[in-house]
Amino acid sequence: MALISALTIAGSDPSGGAGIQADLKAFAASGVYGLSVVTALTAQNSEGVQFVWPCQAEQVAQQLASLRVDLPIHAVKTGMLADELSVALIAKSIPACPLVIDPVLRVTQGAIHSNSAIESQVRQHLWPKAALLTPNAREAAALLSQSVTSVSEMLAAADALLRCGLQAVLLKGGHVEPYAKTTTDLLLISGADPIWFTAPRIAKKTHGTGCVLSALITAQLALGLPLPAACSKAHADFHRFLADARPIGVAERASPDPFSVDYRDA
Ligand code: PXL
Repeated sequence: MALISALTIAGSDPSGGAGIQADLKAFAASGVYGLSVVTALTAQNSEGVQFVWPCQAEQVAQQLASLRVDLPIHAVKTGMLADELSVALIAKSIPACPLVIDPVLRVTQGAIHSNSAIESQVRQHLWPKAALLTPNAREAAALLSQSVTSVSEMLAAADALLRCGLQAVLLKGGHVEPYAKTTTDLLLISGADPIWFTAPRIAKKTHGTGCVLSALITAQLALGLPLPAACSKAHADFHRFLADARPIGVAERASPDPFSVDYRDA
């Protein structure tokens, strides 16, 4: 029997809290074998992203081609896509399995690496293939050029994203109503009633939350769960990991790392 595997197509975070490194940990913690195609190198630490070097389109395409001839892939996620020409090549080469798009428009701390040319390629080539888009409220607001600052605006924004042709949107409400005691995420699937996920708000300086949540969902889809169950399981795991997350580095940023509780102290 072949392993269940999930593929992340994303940027490298040498500090391990976001990007490829975080995705691989989330896959492993979910019991799924992790594959990775690197789209960009970054230089970053707890204080921010200092540099982004996009990989060339042919480097991205060849990494994917080498995997495709070798292994079954049961779900795919995309994170940071930093090169315009690589997007159509990715769309052409990914397998016919669930695709989760984390629309990384701007990393929490630092360098902007996306631009409108990349974004329009993603909309044109990847959105039609997506099982799920996972914007936070700021990303949804940027994608739609509309305000997303309340729970009712979240529903309107998710609906507007479905009208762009997406099958499903998980709109994360972590930045919405920041003084509420709980955070609310909204899963809106075309033709279905909205599903709301709430969790106690955890006041920590974080890093890589979007990467980890979308990777956890991708792993559950690879395991064969339907989208609502995959999001529900991933949401519960994510909030457990976030509660356990340990601050690291000079800026003391915490990533919802599944293995936080296993790390030893010096
Ligand atoms: O969380 C967004 C993100 C995605 N990809 C990479 C990142 C970050 C945030 O730092 O470094 C590589």
